[in-house]
Amino acid sequence: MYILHHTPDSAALIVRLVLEELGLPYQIAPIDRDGGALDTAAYRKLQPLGKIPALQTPDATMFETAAILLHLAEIAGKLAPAPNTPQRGPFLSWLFFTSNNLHPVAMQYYYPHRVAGVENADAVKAQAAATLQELMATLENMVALDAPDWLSTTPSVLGYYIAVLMRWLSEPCPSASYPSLHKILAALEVTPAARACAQAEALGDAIFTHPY
Ligand SMILES: N[C@@H](CCC(=O)N[C@@H](CS)C(=O)NCC(=O)O)C(=O)O
Repeated sequence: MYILHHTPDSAALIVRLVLEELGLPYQIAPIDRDGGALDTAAYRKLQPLGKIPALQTPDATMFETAAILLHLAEIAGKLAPAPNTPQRGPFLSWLFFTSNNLHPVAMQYYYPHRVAGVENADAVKAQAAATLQELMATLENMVALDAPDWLSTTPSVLGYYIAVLMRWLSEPCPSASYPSLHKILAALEVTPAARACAQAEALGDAIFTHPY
């Protein structure tokens, strides 16, 4: 049994989509974020920075979204290219592109005051939006040119990761502006896994292409 420490519509959703897609048994452990649960010693034992998500697996506790996705794909042998295949290298590069660039800059866009104080929040947010648009265009060009299997209309760990980030970033980066990515989002939001998560978290009918 997996235990996913979770708040709705957070990075825990990315992990939940993959657990659903793989049919792995899991329980949701709700995090009382408003009650300060992220700062408790008990939660910091699971996630040392007090971020969401954390996943207790049958073997260990894990944090960092990309690490969890990679681990789940490896144990299931699905949703990512296998080690020692030609696609593995590019897949890893774009997985880390996502976790090291898109995800942190998305957090700057949502919490701009954390970067340089409330007085500079507008400027930080504008800069984050411009960076996100550049990153998204880079990703769109790669998908349009390379058409990789591991980021396509077929479910994959990276597809779900990008889809959730694009859900959050629909204002600075509307998916309609990125046709190749939009096609992927439209396919992934109708999978049984996405429908189950959408229903569980009350996220709406078109969770990736028309998020809010
Ligand atoms: N690098 C971490 C980032 C996780 C992260 O930023 N999670 C957000 C939710 S999407 C969070 O915990 N936000 C609460 C906060 O920063 O106070 C990962 O990939 O898991």
